[in-house]
Amino acid sequence: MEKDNARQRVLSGIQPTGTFTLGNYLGAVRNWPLLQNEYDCVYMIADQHSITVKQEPKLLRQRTLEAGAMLLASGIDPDKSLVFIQSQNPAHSQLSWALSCYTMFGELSRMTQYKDKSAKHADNINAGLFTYPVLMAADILIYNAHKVPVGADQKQHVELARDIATRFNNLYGETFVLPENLNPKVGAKIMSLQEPTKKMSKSDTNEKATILLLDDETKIMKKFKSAVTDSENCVRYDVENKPGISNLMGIYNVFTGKSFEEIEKEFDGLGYGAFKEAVGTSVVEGLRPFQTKYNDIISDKAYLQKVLTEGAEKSYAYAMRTVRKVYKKIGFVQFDK
Ligand code: ATP
Ligand code: LTN
Repeated sequence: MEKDNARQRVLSGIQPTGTFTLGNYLGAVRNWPLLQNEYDCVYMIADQHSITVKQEPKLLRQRTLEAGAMLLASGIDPDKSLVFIQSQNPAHSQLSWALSCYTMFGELSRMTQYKDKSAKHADNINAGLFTYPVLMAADILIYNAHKVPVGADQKQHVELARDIATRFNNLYGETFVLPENLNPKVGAKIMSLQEPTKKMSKSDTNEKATILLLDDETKIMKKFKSAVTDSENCVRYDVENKPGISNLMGIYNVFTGKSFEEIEKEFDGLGYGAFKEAVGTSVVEGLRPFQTKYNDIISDKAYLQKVLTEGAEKSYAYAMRTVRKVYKKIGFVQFDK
């Protein structure tokens, strides 16, 4: 990563809680490689975030490596961007504690992801689930990231990071860059195929609700075939009254580049069966290069380990500069070496 400010910086992260869904891909990951030529990019596997929900250790380890392979398969180039595992860079947690003292209880109480996840995991409403946005703010602010490419569900957390940065800067003078989120126009919120008013989520236990990036052709076609729609039998974009069809149109739009108007025309009078089949086929074809690349990378563990180790070392070196700067401003004693 460049030390000067010649280029703006991008940071994003994804939790290793399962195979990435089409939602993760269209809302976030697919856009990450597209930014590498314009920005200094840092992409992180957020394993520390993922333990806010119960994880099985062996599975978490496996999924973390798979997440690394999926990021590389999506086109992230380790010669251009840093890719690493969050727990292998302890600087983030160091900054997080400091930032938590500049974050208000009321602010965290308003976060919708906290409310959703605590309702879903009522038996495990732990402190980490509540303070999670502070660690996320540390992830972002520690690199002085200008842009944070995430899906719509994470927008509120990026705004909080900005508020924390503003508060800190007002108290101690210019320290952090104020980050902005970068949402794709289409795909920022892909909905569940079974409950199209809920977002598609990796940890959904209903298999039919999500398209996973490693699903084979048969599975993908079957899942689209059983996607919940409506009884109108007319392909028309209307999120409020036709959330299922509108969701499928969003997906088809991204994979084919066809506008909603063009899609409506293409399927005029053809009914939902033909439309679902076309959406499925566009996804199967669109994901093929990703799947081929993933299989190559996951079978080369040594390469994966090398990339992730280098990513952790380089990102740590940069991140510690911010930690030292912040600690100094706060008033923590630092002895010269
Ligand atoms: P989990 O189910 O474990 O909470 P998740 O599927 O919500 O996971 P995250 O790891 O929390 O995924 O998110 C990774 C990235 O994918 C984030 O930038 C997030 O905004 C984006 N994302 C997640 N779900 C969707 C979705 N349905 N549509 C668009 N973007 C999404
Ligand atoms: N909280 C995010 C994952 C995440 C992230 C980040 C995204 C962790 N740290 C920093 C952007 C920037 C999530 O649950 N999707």
